[in-house]
Amino acid sequence: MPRPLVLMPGPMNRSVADGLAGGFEVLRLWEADDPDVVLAERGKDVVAVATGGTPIDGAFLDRVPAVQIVASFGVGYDQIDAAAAAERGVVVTNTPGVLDDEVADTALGLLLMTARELPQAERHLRDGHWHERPYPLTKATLTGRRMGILGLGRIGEAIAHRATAFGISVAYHNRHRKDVDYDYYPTPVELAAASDILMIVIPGGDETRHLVNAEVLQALGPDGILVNVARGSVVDEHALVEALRSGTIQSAGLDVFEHEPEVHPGLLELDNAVLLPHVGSATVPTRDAMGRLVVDNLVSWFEHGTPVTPVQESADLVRRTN
Ligand code: 8YV
Repeated sequence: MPRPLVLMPGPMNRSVADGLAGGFEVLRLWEADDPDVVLAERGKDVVAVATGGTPIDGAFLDRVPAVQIVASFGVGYDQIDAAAAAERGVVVTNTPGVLDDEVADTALGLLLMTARELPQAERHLRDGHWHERPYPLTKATLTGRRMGILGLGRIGEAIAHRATAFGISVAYHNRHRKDVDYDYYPTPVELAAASDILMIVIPGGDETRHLVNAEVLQALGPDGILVNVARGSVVDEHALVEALRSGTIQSAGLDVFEHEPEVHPGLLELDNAVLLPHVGSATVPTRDAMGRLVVDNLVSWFEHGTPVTPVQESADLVRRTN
């Protein structure tokens, strides 16, 4: 029996290729001289797509008409049109759960770096300035702070747990109130007004685009620290640069940007911004676990007809096929 043909549009963590070896044939599209020719020739045989950051829309899916499943690497899947996939009967899976602690650790690390200016202090030492003067006292402290979490999902809860251990109080905004002890605010503006740390963990996509705008930043206030470990699209970056420049908020710690890997030049110039190159989940063990979950979804689909972690848009489809 021929092995199921998996299309890989771009390079992925090695654990994916390792896990697929043997049971699947993998078509590495990015290695092709002319991907269009390869798709025209072999697109009809593709039954699965394994993907990281490559955008997948309806037009892409139409070029692989026999595809049954798109297995995405990462918990956020805003680069995939999951509704267009569902219309075509294609299941989409992501990799939730296995990266919660890693991303939460990054969020707290970024918060500490931002509040206590740790990267700036390290630069002071490396540049030899310690001999001349001590690093200036930081205006900010984490002590007594109130964190507002925008998007209290699994990662948000892991962050809340850590923040609580730091003695930071926690509140949140989601579309719907959850059965948790943290205070709930019905809008991002109200959450920001009640907080002096705004922690963004909400999914990206059209529904959340620029949810954090000038008004929210104004509400966060001059002692406010913004941390974003979710998607750059959630924040209006022009408004953020303005708010950081004018002192509307105190500082920002960002792991994600609107046009990665491009970073707004205004952010690069600012001393009160700590900038990381999207490393939230970027450890060998966690990325391996994410890769294994991509493989588990494909294996489970082709062996049992059930994906392990389908996204919400695929839920009806999964119910129908079982
Ligand atoms: C990865 C992420 O950077 O899971 C996500 O949504 O943003 C990160 O864990 C991304 O998946 C890498 O492709």
